[in-house]
Amino acid sequence: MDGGELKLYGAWASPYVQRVRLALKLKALDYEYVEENLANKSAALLHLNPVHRKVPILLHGDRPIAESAVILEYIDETWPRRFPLMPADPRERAAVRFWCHFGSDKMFPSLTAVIHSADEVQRAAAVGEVRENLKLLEDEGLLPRRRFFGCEKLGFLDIVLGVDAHFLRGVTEVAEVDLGETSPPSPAGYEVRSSPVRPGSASPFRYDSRLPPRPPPKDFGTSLGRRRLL
Ligand SMILES: N[C@@H](CCC(=O)N[C@@H](CS)C(=O)NCC(=O)O)C(=O)O
Repeated sequence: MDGGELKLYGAWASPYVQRVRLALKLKALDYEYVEENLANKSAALLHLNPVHRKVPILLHGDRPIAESAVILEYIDETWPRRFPLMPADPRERAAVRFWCHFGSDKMFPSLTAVIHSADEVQRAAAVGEVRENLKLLEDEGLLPRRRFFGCEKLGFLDIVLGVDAHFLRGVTEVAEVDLGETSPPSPAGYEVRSSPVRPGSASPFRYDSRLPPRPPPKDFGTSLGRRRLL
Protein backbone atom coordinates (compact mmCIF):
# COMPACT_ATOMS: atom_id res chain seq x y z
CA MET A 1 0.00 0.00 0.00
CA ASP A 2 1.48 3.41 -1.03
CA GLY A 3 2.52 5.28 2.12
CA GLY A 4 1.94 2.32 4.44
CA GLU A 5 -0.89 0.17 5.71
CA LEU A 6 -4.34 1.59 6.34
CA LYS A 7 -6.09 1.30 9.67
CA LEU A 8 -9.51 2.77 10.41
CA TYR A 9 -10.75 3.58 13.91
CA GLY A 10 -14.53 3.65 13.91
CA ALA A 11 -17.82 2.90 15.59
CA TRP A 12 -20.37 0.84 13.73
CA ALA A 13 -23.31 3.21 14.18
CA SER A 14 -21.44 6.30 13.05
CA PRO A 15 -22.42 7.54 9.60
CA TYR A 16 -19.17 9.48 9.51
CA VAL A 17 -17.30 6.21 9.82
CA GLN A 18 -19.51 4.57 7.22
CA ARG A 19 -18.57 7.34 4.81
CA VAL A 20 -14.96 6.31 5.06
CA ARG A 21 -15.73 2.59 4.85
CA LEU A 22 -17.70 3.18 1.65
CA ALA A 23 -14.92 5.25 0.11
CA LEU A 24 -12.34 2.59 0.95
CA LYS A 25 -14.61 -0.07 -0.51
CA LEU A 26 -15.20 1.87 -3.72
CA LYS A 27 -11.46 2.40 -4.04
CA ALA A 28 -10.92 -1.31 -3.35
CA LEU A 29 -8.41 -0.51 -0.61
CA ASP A 30 -7.66 -3.04 2.11
CA TYR A 31 -7.57 -1.80 5.66
CA GLU A 32 -7.67 -2.98 9.24
CA TYR A 33 -10.77 -1.90 11.12
CA VAL A 34 -10.71 -1.10 14.84
CA GLU A 35 -14.10 -0.79 16.54
CA GLU A 36 -14.03 1.85 19.29
CA ASN A 37 -16.27 2.03 22.33
CA LEU A 38 -17.07 5.74 22.38
CA ALA A 39 -18.20 5.55 25.98
CA ASN A 40 -14.69 4.37 26.86
CA LYS A 41 -12.32 5.63 24.21
CA SER A 42 -9.02 3.87 23.68
CA ALA A 43 -5.68 5.53 24.38
CA ALA A 44 -4.94 5.17 20.66
CA LEU A 45 -8.02 7.19 19.71
CA LEU A 46 -7.19 9.97 22.17
CA HIS A 47 -3.60 10.04 20.96
CA LEU A 48 -4.47 10.05 17.25
CA ASN A 49 -7.25 12.66 17.41
CA PRO A 50 -6.44 14.79 20.46
CA VAL A 51 -8.35 17.80 19.13
CA HIS A 52 -11.80 16.29 18.58
CA ARG A 53 -11.40 12.85 20.20
CA LYS A 54 -13.80 11.42 17.65
CA VAL A 55 -13.97 8.71 15.02
CA PRO A 56 -13.38 8.18 12.18
CA ILE A 57 -9.61 8.30 12.19
CA LEU A 58 -7.70 6.86 9.28
CA LEU A 59 -4.14 5.87 9.99
CA HIS A 60 -2.06 5.69 6.81
CA GLY A 61 1.29 4.28 7.82
CA ASP A 62 2.05 6.42 10.86
CA ARG A 63 0.03 9.43 9.68
CA PRO A 64 -3.40 9.94 11.30
CA ILE A 65 -6.12 11.74 9.36
CA ALA A 66 -9.32 12.81 11.10
CA GLU A 67 -12.65 14.32 10.01
CA SER A 68 -14.62 12.20 7.57
CA ALA A 69 -14.77 14.73 4.72
CA VAL A 70 -11.04 15.40 5.05
CA ILE A 71 -10.40 11.66 5.02
CA LEU A 72 -12.55 11.19 1.91
CA GLU A 73 -10.62 13.89 0.05
CA TYR A 74 -7.34 12.42 1.25
CA ILE A 75 -8.30 8.98 -0.02
CA ASP A 76 -9.48 10.42 -3.34
CA GLU A 77 -6.31 12.44 -3.84
CA THR A 78 -3.97 9.66 -2.76
CA TRP A 79 -5.58 7.10 -5.08
CA PRO A 80 -6.99 9.35 -7.84
CA ARG A 81 -7.24 6.71 -10.54
CA ARG A 82 -9.25 4.21 -8.53
CA PHE A 83 -12.92 5.14 -8.73
CA PRO A 84 -12.58 8.98 -8.64
CA LEU A 85 -15.02 10.45 -6.14
CA MET A 86 -14.76 14.19 -6.74
CA PRO A 87 -15.88 15.76 -10.03
CA ALA A 88 -13.13 17.33 -12.15
CA ASP A 89 -14.83 20.72 -12.53
CA PRO A 90 -13.91 23.18 -9.72
CA ARG A 91 -17.46 24.60 -9.57
CA GLU A 92 -18.92 21.13 -9.21
CA ARG A 93 -16.34 20.37 -6.54
CA ALA A 94 -17.39 23.51 -4.68
CA ALA A 95 -21.04 22.39 -4.83
CA VAL A 96 -20.10 18.93 -3.58
CA ARG A 97 -18.23 20.47 -0.63
CA PHE A 98 -21.14 22.80 0.11
CA TRP A 99 -23.65 19.93 0.32
CA CYS A 100 -21.17 17.83 2.21
CA HIS A 101 -21.14 20.55 4.88
CA PHE A 102 -24.92 20.59 4.75
CA GLY A 103 -24.93 16.86 5.50
CA SER A 104 -22.57 17.29 8.45
CA ASP A 105 -23.86 20.58 9.85
CA LYS A 106 -27.60 20.30 9.30
CA MET A 107 -28.82 16.91 8.13
CA PHE A 108 -26.98 14.65 10.53
CA PRO A 109 -27.55 16.82 13.65
CA SER A 110 -31.27 16.94 12.84
CA LEU A 111 -31.34 13.14 12.64
CA THR A 112 -29.57 12.65 15.94
CA ALA A 113 -31.89 15.22 17.52
CA VAL A 114 -34.78 12.86 16.70
CA ILE A 115 -33.08 10.01 18.53
CA HIS A 116 -32.09 12.06 21.54
CA SER A 117 -35.26 14.08 21.97
CA ALA A 118 -36.44 13.97 25.58
CA ASP A 119 -40.18 14.16 24.94
CA GLU A 120 -42.83 14.25 22.24
CA VAL A 121 -42.60 18.03 21.81
CA GLN A 122 -38.86 17.93 21.22
CA ARG A 123 -39.23 14.98 18.95
CA ALA A 124 -41.90 16.67 16.81
CA ALA A 125 -39.61 19.70 16.46
CA ALA A 126 -36.68 17.49 15.48
CA VAL A 127 -38.75 15.56 12.95
CA GLY A 128 -39.89 18.89 11.50
CA GLU A 129 -36.27 19.89 11.05
CA VAL A 130 -35.43 16.62 9.28
CA ARG A 131 -38.33 17.24 6.93
CA GLU A 132 -37.17 20.79 6.23
CA ASN A 133 -33.68 19.52 5.46
CA LEU A 134 -35.04 16.86 3.13
CA LYS A 135 -37.10 19.54 1.41
CA LEU A 136 -33.97 21.67 0.93
CA LEU A 137 -32.24 18.73 -0.70
CA GLU A 138 -35.25 18.07 -2.85
CA ASP A 139 -35.50 21.72 -3.93
CA GLU A 140 -31.86 21.53 -5.00
CA GLY A 141 -32.67 18.51 -7.12
CA LEU A 142 -30.34 16.41 -5.02
CA LEU A 143 -32.78 13.74 -3.98
CA PRO A 144 -33.03 10.71 -6.15
CA ARG A 145 -35.04 11.80 -9.11
CA ARG A 146 -31.76 10.97 -10.72
CA ARG A 147 -29.80 7.84 -10.09
CA PHE A 148 -27.14 9.50 -7.98
CA PHE A 149 -26.95 12.61 -5.81
CA GLY A 150 -26.31 15.59 -8.02
CA CYS A 151 -24.67 13.90 -10.98
CA GLU A 152 -24.74 10.91 -13.28
CA LYS A 153 -22.07 8.94 -11.52
CA LEU A 154 -21.75 7.67 -7.99
CA GLY A 155 -19.33 9.88 -6.10
CA PHE A 156 -18.45 11.92 -3.07
CA LEU A 157 -21.92 13.26 -2.37
CA ASP A 158 -23.50 9.82 -2.62
CA ILE A 159 -21.18 8.66 0.09
CA VAL A 160 -21.89 11.64 2.34
CA LEU A 161 -25.64 12.03 1.87
CA GLY A 162 -26.32 8.39 1.08
CA VAL A 163 -24.92 7.34 4.42
CA ASP A 164 -27.11 9.91 6.16
CA ALA A 165 -29.98 8.27 4.31
CA HIS A 166 -29.04 4.90 5.73
CA PHE A 167 -28.81 6.47 9.17
CA LEU A 168 -32.21 8.07 8.61
CA ARG A 169 -33.72 4.64 8.13
CA GLY A 170 -32.18 3.58 11.44
CA VAL A 171 -33.54 6.70 13.10
CA THR A 172 -37.06 5.98 11.95
CA GLU A 173 -36.80 2.47 13.40
CA VAL A 174 -35.25 3.47 16.69
CA ALA A 175 -37.38 6.53 17.38
CA GLU A 176 -40.45 4.93 15.77
CA VAL A 177 -41.14 8.02 13.74
CA ASP A 178 -42.74 8.00 10.34
CA LEU A 179 -41.05 10.30 7.88
CA GLY A 180 -42.95 8.69 5.06
CA GLU A 181 -45.10 11.70 4.36
CA THR A 182 -42.19 13.92 3.55
CA SER A 183 -41.64 14.86 0.02
CA PRO A 184 -39.92 12.80 -1.25
CA PRO A 185 -41.00 9.85 0.91
CA SER A 186 -37.73 9.77 2.79
CA PRO A 187 -36.55 6.26 3.49
CA ALA A 188 -38.32 4.81 0.50
CA GLY A 189 -37.06 7.59 -1.71
CA TYR A 190 -33.55 6.64 -0.86
CA GLU A 191 -34.05 3.05 -1.90
CA VAL A 192 -32.70 4.06 -5.26
CA ARG A 193 -29.31 3.84 -3.55
CA SER A 194 -29.76 0.11 -3.53
CA SER A 195 -29.11 0.00 -7.24
CA PRO A 196 -25.82 -1.48 -8.48
CA VAL A 197 -22.77 0.63 -7.81
CA ARG A 198 -21.97 1.47 -11.39
CA PRO A 199 -24.65 2.13 -13.98
CA GLY A 200 -24.78 -0.92 -16.20
CA SER A 201 -22.64 -2.89 -13.81
CA ALA A 202 -23.50 -6.54 -13.52
CA SER A 203 -22.22 -6.51 -9.99
CA PRO A 204 -24.71 -7.80 -7.44
CA PHE A 205 -22.89 -5.54 -5.02
CA ARG A 206 -25.54 -3.39 -3.40
CA TYR A 207 -25.39 -0.35 -1.24
CA ASP A 208 -26.68 -2.01 1.91
CA SER A 209 -24.32 -4.90 1.51
CA ARG A 210 -21.43 -2.49 1.87
CA LEU A 211 -22.55 -1.42 5.30
CA PRO A 212 -21.97 -3.59 8.33
CA PRO A 213 -25.03 -5.37 9.71
CA ARG A 214 -26.92 -3.22 12.15
CA PRO A 215 -27.19 -4.56 15.69
CA PRO A 216 -30.56 -4.23 17.44
CA PRO A 217 -31.93 -0.67 17.61
CA LYS A 218 -31.51 -0.48 21.38
CA ASP A 219 -27.73 -0.46 20.81
CA PHE A 220 -27.90 2.29 18.23
CA GLY A 221 -27.46 5.27 20.53
CA THR A 222 -25.35 3.56 23.14
CA SER A 223 -22.79 2.62 20.54
CA LEU A 224 -22.42 6.34 19.86
CA GLY A 225 -21.53 6.83 23.50
CA ARG A 226 -24.97 7.78 24.85
CA ARG A 227 -26.54 6.14 27.84
CA ARG A 228 -30.15 6.20 26.65
CA LEU A 229 -31.84 6.53 23.34
CA LEU A 230 -35.02 8.37 24.17
N1 LIG B 1 -17.07 16.11 11.96
C1 LIG B 1 -16.67 14.77 12.33
C2 LIG B 1 -17.73 14.17 13.21
C3 LIG B 1 -17.33 12.82 13.75
C4 LIG B 1 -18.23 12.41 14.91
O1 LIG B 1 -19.10 13.15 15.38
N2 LIG B 1 -18.01 11.19 15.39
C5 LIG B 1 -18.77 10.72 16.52
C6 LIG B 1 -19.42 9.39 16.20
S1 LIG B 1 -20.77 9.64 15.06
C7 LIG B 1 -17.82 10.51 17.70
O2 LIG B 1 -16.73 10.02 17.55
N3 LIG B 1 -18.29 10.89 18.87
C8 LIG B 1 -17.55 10.75 20.09
C9 LIG B 1 -17.80 11.90 21.02
O3 LIG B 1 -18.53 12.82 20.66
O4 LIG B 1 -17.24 11.87 22.11
C10 LIG B 1 -16.46 13.96 11.05
O5 LIG B 1 -17.04 14.30 10.00
O6 LIG B 1 -15.67 13.01 11.10
